[in-house]
Amino acid sequence: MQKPKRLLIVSNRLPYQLQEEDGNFKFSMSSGGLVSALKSYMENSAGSFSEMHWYGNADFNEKEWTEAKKQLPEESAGVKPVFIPKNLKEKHYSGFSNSTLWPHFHYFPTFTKYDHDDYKAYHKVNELFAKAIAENYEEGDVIWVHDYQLLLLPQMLRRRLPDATIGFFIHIPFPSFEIFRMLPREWRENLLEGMLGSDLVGFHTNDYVLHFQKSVRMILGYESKRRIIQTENRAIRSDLFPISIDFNLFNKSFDKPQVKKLKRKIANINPEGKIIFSVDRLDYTKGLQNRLRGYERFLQENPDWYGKVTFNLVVVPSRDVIKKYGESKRKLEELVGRINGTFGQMDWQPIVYQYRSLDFDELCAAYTGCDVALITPVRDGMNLVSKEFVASRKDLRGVLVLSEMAGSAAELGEAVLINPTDLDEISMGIKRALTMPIMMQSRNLEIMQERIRTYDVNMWAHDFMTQLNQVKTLQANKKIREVGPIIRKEMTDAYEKAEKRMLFLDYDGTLMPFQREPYMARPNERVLNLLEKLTSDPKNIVTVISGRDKTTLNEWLGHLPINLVTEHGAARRLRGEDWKQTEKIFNKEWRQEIYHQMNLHVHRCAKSFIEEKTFALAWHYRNADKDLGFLRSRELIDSLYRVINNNMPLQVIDGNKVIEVRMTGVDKGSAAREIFEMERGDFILAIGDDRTDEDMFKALNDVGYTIKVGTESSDAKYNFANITEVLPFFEKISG
Ligand code: GDG
Repeated sequence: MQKPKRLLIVSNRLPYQLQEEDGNFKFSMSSGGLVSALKSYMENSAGSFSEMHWYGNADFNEKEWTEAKKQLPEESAGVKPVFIPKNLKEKHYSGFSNSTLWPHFHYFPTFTKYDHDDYKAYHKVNELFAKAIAENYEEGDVIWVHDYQLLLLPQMLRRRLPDATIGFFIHIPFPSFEIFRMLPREWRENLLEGMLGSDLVGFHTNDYVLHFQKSVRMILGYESKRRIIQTENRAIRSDLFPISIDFNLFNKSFDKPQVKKLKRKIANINPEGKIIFSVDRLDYTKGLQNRLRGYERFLQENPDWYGKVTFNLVVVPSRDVIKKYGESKRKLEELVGRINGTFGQMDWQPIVYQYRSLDFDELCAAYTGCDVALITPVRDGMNLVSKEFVASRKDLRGVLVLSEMAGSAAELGEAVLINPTDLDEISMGIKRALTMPIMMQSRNLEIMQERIRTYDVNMWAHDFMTQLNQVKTLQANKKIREVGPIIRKEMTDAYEKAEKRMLFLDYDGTLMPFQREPYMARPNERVLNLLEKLTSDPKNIVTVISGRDKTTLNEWLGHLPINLVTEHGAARRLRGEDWKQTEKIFNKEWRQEIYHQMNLHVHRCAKSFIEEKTFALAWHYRNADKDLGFLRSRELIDSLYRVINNNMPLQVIDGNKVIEVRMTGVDKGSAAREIFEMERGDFILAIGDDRTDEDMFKALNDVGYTIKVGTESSDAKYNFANITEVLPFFEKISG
């Protein structure tokens, strides 16, 4: 029987605290969303995991830990503190994590601190985590890493544990490429590579997934097909998993006696009037200043509301050692003072301000005791407060005013959505919310509640784990399998026994190595001899299947009794027949537009050039400066995606140092399968090195052997390490 797996959760902070009284230790666990999600996931996962271990920075020291472990061996079993020296801890946490990544990823690049010492410390701390985890890792463990403080960790783990199952989830936005690229080259490359060490990378929204995929494509050159990113040797999935909350916990809190009691107290703030509520950590991303200015605008424009509305503003202390946070507090308090001073009356204060954190019951009382929740971050990965407010309104009363910049806006479309930088919109949003008919409040809340109830935090964790599992299966299918002695023998035996053999051979990079210019790869004597030998056996049908144009291939190989398929299937000549072309037409206007884009890149990238084919255009950058060629190729792909619209049946192929645009539906897969169907041989072998050969592998995998030349992962069943293995293999097999 298989041993049950262990789930290893990794986050910057451990969710455990250690209290000591008279030498006796007690553990307590914080009640954050992630903690309750994972706890209930463990309970509901029907024994898929035997244990949960949690790695993170600890609030306690090593001495206390040693003592606590002795006293509480069972409770401490899953607690895995990672002890970080103080100087590193500060540079990692307050430095690179919260003064570089946090502002940068939240679109505050002017706040971004560029400090190489901070980066080094960040790197070191990630290494310390990797070391701690790898030391305790057991085969079969599933590792789930969380958030921006540990972006490098997945790759560091991958190096130590090549086969481990590693998931990564980022709780903050992933910025657009234009913002991300502003980071120094070393950082941006390492951060992306770091994340790609995992098997599954999760984000809150589809936009973040697309931003990440674009940065990966532009900076590292790895393409994504649907949700799969293909690196040199692994397939990684990136997808959205909008984090949610424990719906029932918040919904049930409505009936808790303590919550009801506190709610009555809150109502006393303004017994006759309405209450607006907000709670956030003190953070410049949360849009507190604009929120207050928007409220100020509302008061300026709506004197009839004086005395009839009060803003219950709770701000939770956070990261106060960082300068920017200290500044925010000062500015915020000035604003509160100004508004209360300007509009306040003897018996009415427009804002009741508290700078502290609330306990859970107080929080729920505040959610259920308000008329409007005003949540206006200028950027927020998701924003759980908005979901918690919606979930706690079991009475179906209340209105959510929500910034369209919060990740949660994608799911909470029935809220009053506002642009958090537009004071008029905030002001109008407040008015709309305060005057919204009850029927409409209920209708909106009902729809939003249903959504959160269905995709709650348990579902979120479950969804992530299921996909993590699936991606491992996908990788196993794509895993490289070298043609070793056993397979070699199996193929040779099958070849010998067969009555009708069909060989599909790619040309460049398979039969002949790449040359500086395409015309230089004329077949040498050895290749010609091999093809002659293969075709002299009447049992063999040889097809050379290439992306090259028909004229060249005809000139080089036309004299042989073989099938020639050129331009990935757009034209073909079967043995003893004439050339035939596809009826699909590469429209002249499209061709001009594509040519224009490619030509721009020829100017921008010395030594690159365009190859014109009947059914395709190809931009080659093999001879260009390596870095520049690569960068320009990413830019070209990007601009091609922009000009090619849905009405143009064209596809962009990112080949081996070549970007090609050709007709969709014309590919080596369709061509090879068609030829196979005509003859239906009993020994089929297809071989190729390029991404375009993947279509051929997929089309023939069910009927024969497929071999990828190179060690990149592929849909082919087997791999040759490199081109030098190709000719000897065929020379041997053909006797
Ligand atoms: C990050 C991302 C993403 C707040 N004050 C009190 C209190 N809270 C609880 C809330 C909520 C949580 O803290 C705050 O979550 P948010 O999502 O609103 O914001 P961040 O802290 O910035 O979280 C964010 C999140 O990660 C999850 O992925 O949504 O975008 O920035 O649960 O209830 N809880 C109590 N007292 C308080 O005073 N008890």
